Amino acid sequence: MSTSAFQMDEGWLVYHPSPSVPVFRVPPGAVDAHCHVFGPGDEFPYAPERKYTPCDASKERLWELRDHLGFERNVIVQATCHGADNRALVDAMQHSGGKARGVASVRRDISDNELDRLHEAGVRGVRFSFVKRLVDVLPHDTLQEIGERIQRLGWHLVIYFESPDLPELAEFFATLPGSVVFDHMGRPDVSKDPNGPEFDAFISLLQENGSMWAKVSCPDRLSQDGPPEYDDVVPFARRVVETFPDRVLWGTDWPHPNMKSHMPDDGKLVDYIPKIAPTDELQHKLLVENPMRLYWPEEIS
Ligand code: 0GY
Repeated sequence: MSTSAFQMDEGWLVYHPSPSVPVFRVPPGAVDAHCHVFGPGDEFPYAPERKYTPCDASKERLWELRDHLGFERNVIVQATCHGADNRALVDAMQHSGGKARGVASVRRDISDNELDRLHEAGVRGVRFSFVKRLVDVLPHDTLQEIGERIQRLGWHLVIYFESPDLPELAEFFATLPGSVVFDHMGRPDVSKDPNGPEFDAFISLLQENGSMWAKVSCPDRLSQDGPPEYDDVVPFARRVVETFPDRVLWGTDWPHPNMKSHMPDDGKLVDYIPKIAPTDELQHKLLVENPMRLYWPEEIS
């Protein structure tokens, strides 16, 4: 899996070579709304400031996975290993036949012309990470400023943070313009009570801010019980889906960067969906209506 230009980190877990066929059939038009492409490194070099060097994970493999799992579209999210160099993301979207849109990372000095170019390529959001192991500087000022600038394009912000940091960030998040999507439900500690004060704080944030959304993705990252059921994560994700059925997204997170405990079987991740979205209606909102509203609004009749 290494390339001539980059050697993936020692101990790096490569994505599952042959995921199972899911038992759960996703509805027609389903969107995998959180996944990544990495490199290939000799074509799209990893960023010098990266905190990890992943295995290559090409667009072709992503399309194979999409078809295998029964999805029709992807939202590709820029990961920190590519920094603010969105070339791999743009390339993937441009070779997707209109079936992929993206979330980019940008620096504060990006020009309006460059934002327009990214829009043309299919970008519909900008991602900022507050996860300290992934970034050198927390992005408050840039986030606020870019948040204002992207409103003219109808884009949204995507924010990755971890639950212990929510008390100090919540007030700031509430000042952000437009729609804001939080990755992986703000990474709750699932050994705690899903109805306890810590997760209540995340629920309240969304209750008080009607344009905030959550991705109910990544049980594999949050679970202490582990695969394939990830049952300890279910009450958290289900609470979010049932409380905010119109503001939730789901994605595989392929190729699962920085997973250390195990590499999930993507088919089993799909089989987890009906546990957190138990009705046809909730599944359709989570997998089709909601992502279409954020990423392909012009295709909604
Ligand atoms: C994820 C997870 C991670 C990494 C990144 O941008 C990134 O590098 O997203 C992580 O290490 O938790 O897929 O969101």
